Parts: sequence; structure tokens; C-alpha cells
Amino acid sequence: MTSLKLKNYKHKLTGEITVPGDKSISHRSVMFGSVAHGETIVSNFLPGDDCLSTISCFRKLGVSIHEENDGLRIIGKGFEGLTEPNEILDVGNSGTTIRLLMGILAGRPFFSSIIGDHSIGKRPMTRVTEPLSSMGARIDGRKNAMYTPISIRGGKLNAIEYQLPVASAQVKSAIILAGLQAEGETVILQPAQTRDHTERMIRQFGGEIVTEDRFIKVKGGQKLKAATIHVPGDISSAAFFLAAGATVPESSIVLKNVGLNPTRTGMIEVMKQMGAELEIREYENGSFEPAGDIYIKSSVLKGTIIEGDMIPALIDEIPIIALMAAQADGPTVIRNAEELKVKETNRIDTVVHELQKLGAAIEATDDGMIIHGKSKLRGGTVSSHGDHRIGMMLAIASLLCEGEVILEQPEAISVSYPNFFTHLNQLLSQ
Ligand code: SPQ
Repeated sequence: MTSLKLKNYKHKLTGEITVPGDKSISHRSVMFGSVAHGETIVSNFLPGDDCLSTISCFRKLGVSIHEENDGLRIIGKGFEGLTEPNEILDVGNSGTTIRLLMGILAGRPFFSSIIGDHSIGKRPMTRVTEPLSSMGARIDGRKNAMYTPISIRGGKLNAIEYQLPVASAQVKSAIILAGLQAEGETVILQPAQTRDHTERMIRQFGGEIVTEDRFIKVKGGQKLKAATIHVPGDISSAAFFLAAGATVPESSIVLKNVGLNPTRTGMIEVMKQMGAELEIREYENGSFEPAGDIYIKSSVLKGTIIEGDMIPALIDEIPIIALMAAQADGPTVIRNAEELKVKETNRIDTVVHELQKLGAAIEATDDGMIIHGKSKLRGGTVSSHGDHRIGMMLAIASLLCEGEVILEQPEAISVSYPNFFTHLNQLLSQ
């Protein structure tokens, strides 16, 4: 196990960085490029471990994917161009890869088996295997297809009408991807709006999908056409530097080319609510995914309440929001975020335990946490527990700790932000 010593107490951050490509959009660009017809070009693709796992799975399914410059060239031959893999598909640490991949494989007339790492082996898959089985796929796996290893024998699918039991973009996307291959029209009702990258990408690949309020309708048998995709920067990666800029005294930084899809910008709304001094300059480039530059300065923050329909728009940012809240005046309450328990780690537990070790006044609740503001943070030994977002949150926490922080398992960060420490050092060195 590796560890990293971090000590930059209250060292201001200045300058600008361009955060790497969005992870959710990068995954989808490989998947849609693989099932469309023709040559898809992807630029600003995120070369994080999770997205590399997606590439590896689609190569095993017979797709030619070339890594060129900062992007990809994918030769798609339609859904029917995918071929039975003669190796096990390994999704590594990536929940997005396994769940969306199952949606695609559900409609393919061949056998595949899927595994992932230790963390994936603990994440619930029934939320996807159940609706896909009811569409006609034959799926099995450990504990009645709850966990990996999973096997799928796909084939002819029927459309379904399905009410999502959880607000999850991954479950929604898996059903949409199966729906594109099914007979009839699939109708999905979401309990709350979740990230809509799949819906936007279908249109970009020439497909049709209807989104009305919380209903989504997609017809089967559509033929997707290759596209050119520019991936904007990942707001979930920018989030770590937004929090650092707001909490470390005398900081002033610019984050360039950040994706500003309204289903992902919950953290920005929360920061405004907390009194952060930030400015957004959105580009007017007509892209299928909006983007812009974010300017952030150190700010006097106040506690807030985060709950209900806001949660899906900032679910991955809660670890770093918790750290920011520990520096704010007054308490912050986070509710209705039980989905955190089934991420790469149980993020309620890992956030609370690791921040407590550094001296934060934070407590776990059944569906979130309560963070008492203005905590004086000391140093200590903490761990990412193999979760990239916990690792990055703790690295930012070290900027606010009087003593040295030793971060165990920092390598997990390469799942979504391989050059995180290069960017951090760049902002600290100006
Ligand atoms: O891919 P993975 O491992 O599930 O990644 C995470 C993350 O923190 O990067 C969650 F752990 O992001 C999910 C996110 O939480 C990515 C995602 C997507 O691309 O569709 C949707 C969200 O998950 P869910 O379960 O709410 O649909």
C-alpha cells in the first residue's frame, strides 16, 4: 500500500488550470461510438482508469478503438457489430461501465461474463439486472444477480414501462440502451432529474428520445450514426479546486472549460447559497453539452441545508462539500443522500470517519451527515479507502490542516483525475 505526505497549510492557490474531460461523458462516447455506424471522433477524452476499463471492454467485444492525440477514433458497426467476447469483461472500479454495459449486452444474442474489483463486488446490480431481465435478457450472478461476477445472455427484448426506484442516471441509461434495441417504445419515470448525458448523446448520434418532465420515451430499432464528440471538463473534478479556492485564504483561481450541464451543477448552486465568491463565464459554442470558465476566490462561507431533488445534481460532490462545510460558519445538514452508501465506498462512513480523524466536527445520519462549521483541522494519517473522490477530498483537506497529512492509497485518484497532483502543485507554485 502506498502513502503520500502532504503539507501545504494555508498555502494560497493561484493561477488557472483546465480540468480533464468529464468521466460520465467519456464513458458514453466510447459506448455510443461503439454501437453507432461509422467513424466517431472523440476529443478531450478522459484517460482515467475507469474510462480505460470501458475501452478495454468494448475492444473485447470486437470494436476497433484507436487512441489518437488527446482523443479516440472509434469504428462502430452498429449494435449488431458487437461480437461474443472470448474473455471476461473486467470493469475495474467503474460502476458506470458495468451498469451501462449490461444495458447494451442485454440486447445482444451472445454470452458475456463481467467482473470488477473488490469495490464493484459490493455495489448493488439488481437495480439494473431486474429491469433488464423483465425486458427479456437472461442474467445471473452472485446472490441472485445482485453482485458481480455477472453473466448475461442477451437477445430479443421487449419494451417496458418502468418507474425507477432510485434516482440513478446509471439505471436510467442501462434501460435506455436496452430500449434502443427492444421491440416497441420503452417509457421510464424518474423520481427526480438525474444527469442527462445519455439523452443528449443519443440526439448527437442522430437518434430520437423524448424527455418530458420526469418521463423518458425511447423507441427500439433505431440506427445511430457516428458523431464528433468534444468532451467538456469534468465539473466533479473541478469541484475539488472550487472548494480549495473558496476555503484557502488569499486564493484566486480559474478553472477552464468546465462542463455546465444543469443536471450536474448542484455544487455551484450550493456554493452560491453558502456565500462563495464565484463567477461563471459560459461559452456560446452551441455544443450538445454546455461549458465555460469558473472564477473562484477565497470566501467567507456559511452553513446550509442540502436535500431532496438537489441531491442527484451534486451526489459525487458531497465528500468535498462536507469539507467545505467544515470551514463554514454554522452547521450544514445533508439529507436524502442514502445513495452515498452504495458508491465506491460507503461515502457517508468514509467522509465522516476520515474527516473526524483530522479534527472536523461531523456526524453521520441515516441518509446523510451533519457538519458543524469552523472546525480547526489538525494533521493525521487518513485513507482514500480506494475511493478516488475520498482521496482528492483528503488531499484538499491537507491544505487546511495545521499538521502533516499522510494519505494512504492515493493511487485511487487516477480513476477520474490522473493529473490531480500536477494541477494541485501548479496552483500552489504560482
Ligand atoms: O462510475 P461510478 O463508479 O459509479 O462513479 C461515480 C463517481 O463518483 O465517479 C459514483 F460513484 O459516479 C456516478 C454517479 O454517482 C456516475 C454516473 C454516471 O456516469 O451515470 C451517475 C451517478 O451514479 P448513479 O448511481 O446515481 O446513477
